[in-house]
Amino acid sequence: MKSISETDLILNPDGSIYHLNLRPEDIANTIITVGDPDRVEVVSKYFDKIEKKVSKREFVTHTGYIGNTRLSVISSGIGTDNVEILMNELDALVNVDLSTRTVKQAHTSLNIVRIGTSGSLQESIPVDSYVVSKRGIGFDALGHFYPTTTSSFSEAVQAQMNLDFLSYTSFGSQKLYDLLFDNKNPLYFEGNTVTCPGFYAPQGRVLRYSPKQENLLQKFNQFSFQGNVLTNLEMETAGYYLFGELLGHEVLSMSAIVASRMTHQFSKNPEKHTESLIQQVLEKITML
Ligand code: R1P
Ligand code: URA
Repeated sequence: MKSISETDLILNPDGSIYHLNLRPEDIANTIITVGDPDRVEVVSKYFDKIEKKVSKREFVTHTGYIGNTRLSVISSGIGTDNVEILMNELDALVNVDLSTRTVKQAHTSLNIVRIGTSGSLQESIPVDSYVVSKRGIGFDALGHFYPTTTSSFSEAVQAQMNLDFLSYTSFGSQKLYDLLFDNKNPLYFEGNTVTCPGFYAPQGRVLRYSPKQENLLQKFNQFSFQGNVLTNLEMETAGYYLFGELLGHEVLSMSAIVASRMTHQFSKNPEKHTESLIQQVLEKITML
């Protein structure tokens, strides 16, 4: 079997993987990811026991237990460029034999739940609600480098929004959606989530310049295709879903809505709102 070269799969002298600084035994098969490294502790403080803490750059990992369930929480930092590193290295930790540098015969599928923050694109999705993403629509460049299938959804986005580039569309895990979407809570919304390669102009924010894409927020807000509207903006989901599909992992992105871009409201307590989503996920994730 073909061995992966030392520069394609870089290991640190202690055998850990290059950026995450983790060895295979350091991670659980169920992983919560967050953008903000400080949010790792907000998740792991609910663990009954923490067995490992590792950090390097923006990638902070805590692994431990809630009851008998082993869990890891890892921060990615901001953006799909970080998600690309995180997902490739997590996959290598479980699906590549690091001693022989060969792909393992048996495939391990991880359960990965992103808990992040986001801005809503529809007045009907208020501040302090939650969006669980069915689809990620990637406005970033990752789709140009990995196999993605042409999507009628992305083609409709390009045509209706008059864009000079094609986004990529990827889907979340139905298994995790069924477990974690709370049908009884009216503050839960199903999402078609736009993943942006920036926080300002790519999300329709205007500071000291005239953006190249005019009226971007209105275009996001007014888009409709086969009964689907665009629900929210953030910076990681489509990347996670691309790698979930490509590498065979169950991935779900859940967002605490901290900004309503249509009504211009910002949450009075975004940390509390995000922690409430963390609590709701942790209550159910042990059922996996
Ligand atoms: C921007 O403020 C960041 O917040 C959102 C975006 O995706 C981006 O990473 O997620 P996190 O709160 O998880 O970082
Ligand atoms: N995160 C984003 O990326 N956008 C927002 O508006 C809020 C949080």
